Amino acid sequence: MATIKKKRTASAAKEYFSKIPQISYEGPTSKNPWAFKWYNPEELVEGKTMAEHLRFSVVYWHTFRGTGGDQFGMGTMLRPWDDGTESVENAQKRMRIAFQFMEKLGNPFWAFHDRDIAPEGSNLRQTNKNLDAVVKVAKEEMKRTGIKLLWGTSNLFGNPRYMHGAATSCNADAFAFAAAQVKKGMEVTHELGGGGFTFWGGREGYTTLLNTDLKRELDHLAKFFKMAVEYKKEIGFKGQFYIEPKPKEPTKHQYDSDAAACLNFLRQNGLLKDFKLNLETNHAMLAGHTMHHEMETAASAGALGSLDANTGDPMLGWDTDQFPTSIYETSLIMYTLMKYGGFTTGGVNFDAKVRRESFTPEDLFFAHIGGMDAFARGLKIAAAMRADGRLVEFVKDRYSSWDSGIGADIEKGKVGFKELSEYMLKKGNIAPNSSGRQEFLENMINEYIM
Ligand code: XUL
Ligand code: CO
Repeated sequence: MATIKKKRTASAAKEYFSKIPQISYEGPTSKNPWAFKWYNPEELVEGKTMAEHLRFSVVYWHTFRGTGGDQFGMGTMLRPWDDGTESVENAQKRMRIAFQFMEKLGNPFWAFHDRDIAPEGSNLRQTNKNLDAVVKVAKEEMKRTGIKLLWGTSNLFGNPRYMHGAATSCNADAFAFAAAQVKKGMEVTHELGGGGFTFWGGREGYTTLLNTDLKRELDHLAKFFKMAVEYKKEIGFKGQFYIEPKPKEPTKHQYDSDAAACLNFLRQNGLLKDFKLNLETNHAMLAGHTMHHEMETAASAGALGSLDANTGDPMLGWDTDQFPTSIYETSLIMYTLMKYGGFTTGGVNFDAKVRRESFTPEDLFFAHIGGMDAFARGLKIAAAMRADGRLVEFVKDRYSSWDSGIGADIEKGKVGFKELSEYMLKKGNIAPNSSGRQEFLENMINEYIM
């Protein structure tokens, strides 16, 4: 059950959101900015609660570590609980406040990178110790609130040691450090009962091919993943491994460039059974795809795992990670997700950040409320599309020439070029094509989106 219902004990830290009400469902006519208009966690859709369908998750990196800084200006965010230092004590306090925030919002899951939650020390041993100290607090807070870990991940891109990549670095020591880091990251994710572990190849790619041995780097990447799979078994971690595709940024080209590239890499290296994909809307856009396309590509290979929910700005060419607000987009995402049976271990993970001009803690609430409502509404629209069934019917009918006769013979492998040539020589020409009716179908989708 994904909803948090149990009565919780009080936070061990000062309450920072005491003036903010518990965010709850008030329905579409409500004008209250502190309420959900569509997300009603207990409401049943196709026999499952909205909370179970959507499995909302808050990310630690943007929501609690985002500064609002960009290439042209320093951070803007007001986070009154944060003393701005990189101390372990500050990190522990921040963790408690993060759980106060999530309790108010009512999301059932969260996600983090190792380095978001705890500062690095002067060496790996000290860094691991810092991580343990903050994980201890996270564990207490998860127990106190009932909020679960959707997935953990290791930041293998921020530290200068990873300037050439981590698993694909030209420096073997960088590979070794990354392995040690992922080992520890998996251990703490396991300790926190995480449902998965994500690999986003932040710098696993190149900025110029002139200095790059592409084949060697890809072989190393496969080796790294194989080691992770082995270690996962060794510690008995049952969570799902995910790869998160992204074509570029920070590198010019990332090896995990899109769903198809990831699937090819996994298949080539015998890793497809061990990984699913964590797809992100803004990454799909950067790859020149829709999220819908990425989801269909992953799902048709049985590798649709989890979703990083956000959106980009079509006027800007980079990963702006904005909160999702487009009902059209969320409807198609939910439609595709439901078509393939919904989440198992995955969820709708808000890998999204408030704009640097939206700098107060209240904005964190408005952003998430809007994203959750956009997805809840998308879920209802997708369910309406499915109940109506015209779209499924149309697609089924479009392929009906494959259900019998020559189509069925081709699918069953009963005929080859010789038989097909005989068939066509006898028939003379093909049966007439029917219209693809794109505009008709687009109009139909708009009927549901009201
Ligand atoms: C970067 C990105 C990451 C991953 C986790 O674009 O999406 O935050 O989700 O490393
Ligand atoms: Co992401």
